[in-house]
Amino acid sequence: MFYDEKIETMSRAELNELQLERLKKAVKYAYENSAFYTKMFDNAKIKPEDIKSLDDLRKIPFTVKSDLRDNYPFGLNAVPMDGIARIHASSGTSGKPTVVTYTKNDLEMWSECMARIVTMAGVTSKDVVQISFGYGLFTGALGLHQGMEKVGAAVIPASSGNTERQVMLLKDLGATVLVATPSYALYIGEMIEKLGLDIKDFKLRLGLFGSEASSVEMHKEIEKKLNIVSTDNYGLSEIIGPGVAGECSYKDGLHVNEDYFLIEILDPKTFEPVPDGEYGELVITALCKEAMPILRYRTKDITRIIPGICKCGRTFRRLDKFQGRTDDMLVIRGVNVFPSQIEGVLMEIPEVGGQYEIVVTRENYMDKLEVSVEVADSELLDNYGKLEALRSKIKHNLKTVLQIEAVVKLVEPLSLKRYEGKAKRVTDLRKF
Ligand code: DLL
Repeated sequence: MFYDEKIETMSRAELNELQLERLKKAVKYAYENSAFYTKMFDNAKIKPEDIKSLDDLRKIPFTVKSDLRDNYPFGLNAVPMDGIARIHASSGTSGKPTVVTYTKNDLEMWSECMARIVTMAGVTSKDVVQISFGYGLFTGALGLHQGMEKVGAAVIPASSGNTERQVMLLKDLGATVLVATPSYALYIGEMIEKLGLDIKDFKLRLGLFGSEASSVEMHKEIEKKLNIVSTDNYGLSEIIGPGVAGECSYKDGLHVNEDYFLIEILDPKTFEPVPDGEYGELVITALCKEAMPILRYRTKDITRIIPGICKCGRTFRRLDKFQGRTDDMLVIRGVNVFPSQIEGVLMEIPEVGGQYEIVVTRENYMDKLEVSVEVADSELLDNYGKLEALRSKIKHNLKTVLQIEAVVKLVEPLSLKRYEGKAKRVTDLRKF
């Protein structure tokens, strides 16, 4: 099922032509209307006319998150406030939020991107969709909301939190689709079990989950708990919000809305492009934004392009599941460790529950990696032999994947902290 078959299946040649036409316009527009980009281009001694091919994109310097922070709140804007229709923000780990703006046309383009994403995941006008993202400055809830409305689905704007009530709404209002972060979806699944309800009495059939990294194994766990098909979708506030990429029903990568977003995958050290199939940092140029143009934005997200064409018929290229962000990669005893690798190991083991925490400390100049994970069934905690066997299995599998030793702690089901939005699973207590 397509939302716009003509666009989503266009040939590479046609698409490249459209992208180049839009890129030239976007660069000229940013240079002429955004004080930030005028200065950037002048400093780099480039003119919009220098961009004659898609490869010329590489002449443009990167935009990074600190550019938004340094020009807080509206320094990248290209239209005066009377043309702005919406303002969102994403909370950073410290200090001021990152503020992003939209014109009416931007909101329309965003809704269209979202409508494509929800349609490719399998949503139709017959669906009843519960949105369990926090409504507010976060782009997730309103973004998905707009897309769902555009395809004619019935939307329940439940927002996040009060998980028992979420479960009641899901059941009583007969939601067929759930939208949340993957970690919150899992928590909702646990709550259904805790309340002694049977998932078979729910009408849920599909989940659209995003806003944080999630492994294939985690999606399998969600599918089991909620008895649904669990899909992944990706985006970021600086570019538009959700709506940049999403999985179709083949679930073999996330199709990028390439007519609106030009993607590059670069080696994060050399900034040279890597060949298709190899991992690197995703850099995105928005081709049609008005309020806040953004060129060559370094997302810090690590992924790769999946070579080849998808069985669904879409020609838009696919990003593989995200490995994490360059800034959440841990270096432990000199070895690079992504939390997603740890998640992958844990979720493959059936006796382990869906929640875990990673703590890194330093003792006597030695880094220590500690992984706490819930067991799936509390009875296991009463059987020392089985518990030890499970602990050594996890230790062994972690060592095989990470090449370093970890201290593994097995804890009671439902004892670790739950998150209603993006989960925070890593605490690094080392002082550098
Ligand atoms: O999280 C937008 C969004 C909302 C996407 C709802 C999907 C669904 P921010 O709060 O600005 O925007 O956070 C963006 O979240 O750079 C990634 O690191 C991470 N992220 C988002 N989606 C995924 C995903 C929204 N599917 C940052 N897989 C991004 C992995 C994701 N990471």
